[in-house]
Amino acid sequence: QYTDPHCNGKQVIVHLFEWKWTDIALECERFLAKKGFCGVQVSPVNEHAMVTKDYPRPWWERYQPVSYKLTSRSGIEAEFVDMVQRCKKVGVRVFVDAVVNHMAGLGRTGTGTAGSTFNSDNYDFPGVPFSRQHFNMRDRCPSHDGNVNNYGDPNNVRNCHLVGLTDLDQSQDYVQNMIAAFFNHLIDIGVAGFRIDAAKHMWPKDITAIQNKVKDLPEGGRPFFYHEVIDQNDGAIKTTEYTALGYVTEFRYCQKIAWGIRNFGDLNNVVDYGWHMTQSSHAFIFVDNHDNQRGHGGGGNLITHKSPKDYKMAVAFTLAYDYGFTRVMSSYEFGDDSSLGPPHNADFTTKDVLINSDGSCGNGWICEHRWRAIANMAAFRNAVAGTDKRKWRNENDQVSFARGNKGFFAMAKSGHMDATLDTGLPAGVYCDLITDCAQKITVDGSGSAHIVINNNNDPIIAFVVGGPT
Ligand code: ARE
Ligand code: CA
Repeated sequence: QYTDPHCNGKQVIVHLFEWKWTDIALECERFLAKKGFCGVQVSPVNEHAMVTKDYPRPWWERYQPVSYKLTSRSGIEAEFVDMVQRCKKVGVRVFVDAVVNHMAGLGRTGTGTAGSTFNSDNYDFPGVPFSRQHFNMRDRCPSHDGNVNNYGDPNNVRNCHLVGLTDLDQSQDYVQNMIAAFFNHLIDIGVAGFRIDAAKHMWPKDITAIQNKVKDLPEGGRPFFYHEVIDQNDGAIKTTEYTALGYVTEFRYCQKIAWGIRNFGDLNNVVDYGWHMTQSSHAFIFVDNHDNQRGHGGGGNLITHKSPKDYKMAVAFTLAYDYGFTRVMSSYEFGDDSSLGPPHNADFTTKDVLINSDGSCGNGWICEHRWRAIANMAAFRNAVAGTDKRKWRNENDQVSFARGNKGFFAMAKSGHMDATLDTGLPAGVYCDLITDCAQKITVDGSGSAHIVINNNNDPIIAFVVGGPT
């Protein structure tokens, strides 16, 4: 249940973090559809606070909802609707980052991005409307200051205020109805599913109650759900509490892939069920996300776009491997400033995503999802979906494996590899996906192929049955 992303069997979504709706519509049409991406995770779509007090317009203001009206820093409702429809038309689905654990933080007041007034200190959000009675007050929260401060106690984690954010009480029928109405509005527009922000801070049974009030998609079937639960074996809340509700984020994978790329030997147990990693059919995985790439939630020593060669190996390997449902991150430059909002003009409106003649992005947008070692691996994952992993080889800082008899993947830390390997694939001449066919690989009648990698920037080779020739 809730595990079908509704994109015709495609396997990879991309988080276009902080992109405007107008740019995402264009990206679906000019790039994502062609490369075989299943969909886009968009930044929160609903009205949010405009933070100026601690920092001028940080990215994280969008995690402080003011109402469920669809005007945000990424655009107005008409632009959102246009984007969802245009993406859907080319087979790319939209997944909404849904912030429903809380509303804006204490101390914040004024007007949101859609013009609704609010006053967090009074728990007053007339744009929904929510008022004091709809929130978790101190009587339900066991912490001394009202904030989440003990990850060992589920009552503390779920009924207290996460970093001072006014905490909704999702056990109430009225609160469930408001949230479900928001989701149903998005489903009517054509959205295919939801990332549930801070799901760890909501009771699974309350999320279930909300899901029960959410309608089927217009084309039939339940929406796709993936729940943000940071479980690194360090608290009382476990990912397994959420697997009945859809996919659940697997942050241990971020640690594992970082260790594995730094020391290839560790790739032998990149998925470690002994370490309580979530079963593959419910694990939602990524190399980094918008928080941990900048030291927010679950951060620490991960691989990001800031080390491009390692990052390409990490993402390409993740897309080739047979674990979880995959999301690719697409970032903007932020240097050392973990609060910096998206590339913006002087009035803080978000800059357009500029596409250079070589296909890379400008104006401060990184566009990792356009790097060929990442972009071209979506087609690999689509082609090998459902197959097992075979012919695993990990030696001399070189890793290679097959997926069923449908695809073969190899990467070399040094940038160089020259080996004759048993691929298990049918005889034929295959195109290397990474180089868009500049390199070809011949598999002989016994399944053997001479695999050569000679590229220190993209030290990866990947080919599939039925791929380009
Ligand atoms: C901001 C300011 C705060 C201020 C607050 C209220 O930074 O100083 O008190 O506003 O005014 C994002 C940012 C936050 C930001 C918030 C609201 O990251 O900095 O606060 O937006 O604007 C925990 C949660 C997890 C959460 C992470 C960040 O469990 O759900 O913290 N991640 C999601 C999003 C974030 C977002 C929110 C939730 C809130 O992805 O982008 O916050 O909507 C251990 C625990 C984890 C814990 C982690 C960090 O690893 O196991 O559970 O994650 O520590 O505390
Ligand atoms: Ca809560």
